[in-house]
This record gives sequence, structure tokens and C-alpha cells, in this order.
Amino acid sequence: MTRLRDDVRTALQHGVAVYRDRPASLRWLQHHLDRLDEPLRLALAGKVKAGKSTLLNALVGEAIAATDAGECTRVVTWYVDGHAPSVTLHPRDGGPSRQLQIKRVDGALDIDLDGTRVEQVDRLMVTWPSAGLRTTTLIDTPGIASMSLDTADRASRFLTPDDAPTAADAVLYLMRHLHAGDVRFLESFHDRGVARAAPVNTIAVLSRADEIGAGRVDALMSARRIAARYRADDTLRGLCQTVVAVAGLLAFTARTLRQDEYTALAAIAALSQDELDLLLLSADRFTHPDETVGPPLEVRRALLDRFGVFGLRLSVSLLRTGCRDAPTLADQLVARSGLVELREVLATQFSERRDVLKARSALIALERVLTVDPQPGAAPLAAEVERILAATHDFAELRLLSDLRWRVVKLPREQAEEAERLLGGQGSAAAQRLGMDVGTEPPDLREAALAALRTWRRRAESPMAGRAQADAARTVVRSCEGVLAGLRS
Ligand SMILES: Nc1nc2c(ncn2[C@@H]2O[C@H](COP(=O)(O)OP(=O)(O)OP(=O)(O)O)[C@@H](O)[C@H]2O)c(=O)[nH]1
Ligand SMILES: [Mg+2]
Repeated sequence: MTRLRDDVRTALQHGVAVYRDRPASLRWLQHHLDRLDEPLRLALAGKVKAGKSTLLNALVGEAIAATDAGECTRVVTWYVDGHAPSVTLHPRDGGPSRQLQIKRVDGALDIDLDGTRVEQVDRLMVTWPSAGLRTTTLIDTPGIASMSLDTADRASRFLTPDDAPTAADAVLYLMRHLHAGDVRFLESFHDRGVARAAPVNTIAVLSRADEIGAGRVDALMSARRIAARYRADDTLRGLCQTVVAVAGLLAFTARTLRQDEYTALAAIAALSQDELDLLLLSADRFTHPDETVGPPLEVRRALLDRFGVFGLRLSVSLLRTGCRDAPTLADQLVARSGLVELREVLATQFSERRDVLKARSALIALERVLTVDPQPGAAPLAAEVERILAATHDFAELRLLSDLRWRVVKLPREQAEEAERLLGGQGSAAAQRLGMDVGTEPPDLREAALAALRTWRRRAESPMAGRAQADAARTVVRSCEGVLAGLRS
């Protein structure tokens, strides 16, 4: 995979040589050269209050992104791993960037724009030492379709700028229910040229999943069923890789669970069933000033903020069925929040494809320069981009994945699903491509890969197949060959 990165680096370096007398293009190319070796940039996008910042905090395991109130929810904020904490403000007018003071309020990061108006801020850059940010830079964006047109505008300008490839390599799109506005936004977040495959770098999240079904203990099961239905939806299939249900608040609270919270929950779990049923009836009931059972009012209020009604009910039921300490409770809550699945999907769809996604971003940028600023000496460079695109099977895979999902290439449903899997649509490891368990022994994997190879060769050579179907089958054959080669080495 590093060969792809090397090829793209070489092409960008050629670009730098060709454009040495064109300052704007040169800066752009140099920027992309640096970016090639950076961690993957993952943006969190979605409507106002979809739970973006909370999920970001859950992924990092710390309260670094501002949630709810505060002007900082209205600016694009980057979170980058680094040695010492720092916050840098980059102004919109391209003027010099400046350092801001860092404050922590109740353990959460509190950024003060120090007199600068939100409208004047291009982005905030937060450097924060965190293992969660080492391989991925997270970018929090303001809510789209918000009351304030300008805030929404800042997010969409960042995610789908008119005149430049996007600054993110991949996107996590949060939605509470599928809404026409979500579809429109996802549609507008499309590619220009190169891989022509927006779905490859977008994962949709059914967020605040605990609120589905009014916080009943089976809320997450309902949410998972809805996510599965969205996954099968033809429109959404063409717009994102997959859909995962996540209760971000619960995940964040679990990852930062405190002993005093555990103790308070354990005291609640020890109440009689009748008392419990009443206390956990609703949010209002739980924080009612006249309530006499359970912890004091301010503790109950704080618990509700951190867990939500669903989280409280789930925690109590876990405590009553044998969960004995805070770390165990935290693990079980994280497991049920959907965060584990989300992390797995991020790993298989994005982290393992990091080099392809990075190369893709860089080639989009290069193609852009070649188009808007054509130069006499640039023809070999254009040819080089073409060659990389044609020679890199990963791009062929991404393109075909997208075409199958958009039904540009039509295969019978079952064949299409099998093709998507073999192309790496559910993860690029051999077992995932072959639809087998992760622990499957290599000889069994090899046998399955050979069987798949034979099937798809037959399909590629079938006189019944149309041209597009035959081409698609040939791409799948190459993927099978790749799996076999990987197993051999
Ligand atoms: N019940 C529940 N509440 C949540 C969840 N995620 C976020 N919230 C709450 O929803 C509100 C908004 O959450 P944020 O994370 O700030 O949402 P956001 O999408 O970043 O909002 P903006 O940046 O203002 O667009 C907060 O009060 C959160 O506590 C969740 O998974 N479950
Ligand atoms: Mg936010």
C-alpha cells in the first residue's frame, strides 16, 4: 500500500516542479504533499444538535468538544494529537493565526474566542495529547440547516466547498432520523472527478439512538433495526458505506464514568422494585423536587444529564443483574452504546483504507490544479495521474462499489451483495471479503477465495453478460486474486 502513497507523492513532487512559478498552485500542492503523511482527517457532520460534539468526545474519551451552549459549537474545530495542549485560531481573512488561552471547566475544555467574532473565525485548531487522535484527526463542524443560515453555511462551505476538494478525507454523518434534508446534504457531498465515489468515504450514524422509542430499555435494539433498514435503502446505499446506530451520550458517559456516579447508581438499584418503577418512570419524575427516594435532587439532576433516562434504566438493570463495579459497568455500557460497532466500522472502512483515502484526496487536489491552472509542461503530469488511477486496483474497487450502490452497474441483488463484499465493502481483510469469521484458518480462506475466483471468472467470460457486467466481474476477479496473493505471502 505504501507504493500507492509513494506514487502519489512522486506525482505531487512533479507538480511542485511544474508549478514552481505559480505561487497559488504551488502552495496548494505543497499543502497536499504535507497532508499525505498526516493522520486521516475525519469530519463529523449533521444537523444542529444531532450529537456531533458528544460523539466526538465519546470517540476521544474526554470532554474536549463543547456541547450544547457556547459560541464554539458554531465554528469548525480540528482536534489533532500533539505533545502539549494548545488552541490556535485561524481567522477567515487569512490574517495571522493566534494562540488562545486554554481553560478547563469541570474537566471539559472551554475555549474563549477572546473577542473575535464567530463570523471572523475560519477554524480553531486544538492540539491535544490523546491516543484517540493519534491515527485520526477529528473535525467537529457546526450543525447544518440550523436556524442561523450563516452557521450552516460555515459547515457546508467546509464540507462541500464550491471551488476546492474538501479538507476532510472521510465523513461521519449524524442523523436522528432520515430526513429529506440529510439526503440532499449527502448528495451534495459528492466528488469531483477521480474516484467519483462519495459513498466510499461517508459513514452514516443514527445518532442519539437511546431516544428512539422514548428511552425504553430495548431502544437500542429498535435503533439497530432502523439502522439495518436504512442500510438496505437504495438512496442511502448510494450515499454512504453503511449506517450504524450509536448512543453517543451513553458512550461518552461510560468512558468517563466516575466512582461517585457508580455509587449513586448502585444506591438507586438497591431500591425496591415499586420505588424504582416510579423513580425511573420519566425524566420529570426522576428529577422531581418532591421525590423522597434515591439520592439528593442535585445528584439526580447530574445523573440525568450524564446518562439520559435510557442510560439510567439500562445501568440500573445491569447493576441488578450482577454488575459489581464501576469498570465492569462502564464496559457493559460502552458495549451497548454502539460505540464498539462504530469503532469497528471506522477501522475497517477508513483506517485500513487510510492510504487509499489519502491518495484519493491528493489526486483530487492535483487534478483540480491541472484543470484550473493549465500549464504547458503539465501534460506528463496529467498522464501520470491517469496511470496511477488506472493501475491502482483499490480505485477500481472503490469505483465499482459506488457503481453497484448507485445501480449504475446492475447485477442481480445477490450477486451485487457478494461483489460488494469481495470488493472490500465490509472491510478489506481476507475473512471479511470472503464473508467468513475473523478466526478462519488460512487453508479454509484459500479454498473460499479459489471458489469465489472461479465463480467470478465464469461470470466475466459468460457470453450472456453485458459489457458492464463483464467488466465488473473482471474487477471482482482481480480482488479475488489479490486476496489469494495476500494469503500466499
Ligand atoms: N439522550 C441523548 N442525548 C444526547 C446524545 N448525544 C447528544 N445528546 C444531547 O444533545 C444535545 C446536543 O448535543 P451536541 O453533542 O452538542 O450536539 P451537536 O450536534 O454537536 O450540536 P451543534 O454543534 O450545536 O449542532 C446535548 O444536550 C447532548 O447532551 C445521545 O446520544 N443521547
Ligand atoms: Mg457541536
